[in-house]
Amino acid sequence: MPVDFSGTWNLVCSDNFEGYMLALGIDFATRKIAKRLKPQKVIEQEGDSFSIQTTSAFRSYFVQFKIGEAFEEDNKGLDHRKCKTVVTWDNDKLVCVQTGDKKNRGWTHWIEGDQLYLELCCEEQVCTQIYKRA
Ligand code: YOG
Repeated sequence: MPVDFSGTWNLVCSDNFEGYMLALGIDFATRKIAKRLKPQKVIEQEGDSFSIQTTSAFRSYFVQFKIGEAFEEDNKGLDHRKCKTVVTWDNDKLVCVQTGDKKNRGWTHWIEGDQLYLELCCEEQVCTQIYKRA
């Protein structure tokens, strides 16, 4: 049985989100608001089809994809840069590569115990977040 990420997840801690936002070129005022947010993720996983809705009081972001199928991602409401994005499995980790203007951009999700982990990368910056089931 493959790992199932489906569910509603609330952010409980975040490390170096500031560094990640700086690497993306997010302005000071937006970073100040964004770093206080406690986003919620609703993940739906059906076979190799995923949707991830990230909701916060300030901005929200929705993405859907199939494993191994590249798509154009607009990052609307985030940094607005367009990427060619593909998500694949690395054992039980969900690995996203976002190819575009920023080097080494992407994210990885995995589950450890009852916690959902998210590692966000851009250039030299790595942000690690932990979510718990709502
Ligand atoms: O999730 O890529 O689960 O999409 C990263 C924000 C903050 C807006 C959030 C809104 C990067 C202002 C998406 C936060 C900073 C700052 C809640 C993380 C950009 C703008 C939306 C992400 C993946 C994996 C799925």
